Amino acid sequence: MLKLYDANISGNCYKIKVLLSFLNVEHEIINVDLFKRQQKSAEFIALNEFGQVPVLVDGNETIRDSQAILFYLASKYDDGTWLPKDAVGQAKVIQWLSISANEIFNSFAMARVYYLLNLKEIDVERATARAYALLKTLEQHLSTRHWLEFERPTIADIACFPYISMAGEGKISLEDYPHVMAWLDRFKQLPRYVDLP
Ligand SMILES: N[C@@H](CCC(=O)N[C@@H](CS)C(=O)NCC(=O)O)C(=O)O
Repeated sequence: MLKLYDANISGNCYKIKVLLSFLNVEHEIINVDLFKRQQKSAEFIALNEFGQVPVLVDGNETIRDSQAILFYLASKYDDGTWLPKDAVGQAKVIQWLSISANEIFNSFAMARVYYLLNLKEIDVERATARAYALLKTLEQHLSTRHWLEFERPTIADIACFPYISMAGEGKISLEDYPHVMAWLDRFKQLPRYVDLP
């Protein structure tokens, strides 16, 4: 059975739990206590040398990084619904996975972690400014479509959904971005959607 090394607080882990639910793939969740720094234990470093969750173990394969895991699961356990099979289609989805790993992580996720964990080393003003700049672009993008690509939900939407939907925890308001809010609501209506932990 698939094993997901997970932390409840993590939006990156949440991406994987959402896709596993959409795909209805049986899996075991192994909780990694980030506050006890279990992610830096020798046992965990053997799974991921970067000492971070999520990590997925599928038989003899160990995959780290939420974007890579989304790609892996959709490639292996899906029929092309969540990730197109052609090169152009895949590239168009992966460009959003990159936005999730960089622009979204360094804005929404950083602001969230600043307020939740009181991490003073984070430049929250910069993270907040980046989040609003991104919202402006996303609002424009979503004003003419329902989903990030292809007029259907893909792992692009799964990758970008978690930290934007938790914007409030980083004191970022979505009030002036109705198309972004409508996209979040649409995502929550998908069959087998699981809520944030
Ligand atoms: N690029 C990685 C980032 C993973 C990451 O930042 N994980 C965080 C939780 S969201 C973590 O494990 N933090 C604990 C640490 O770095 O010690 C991904 O997308 O999975």
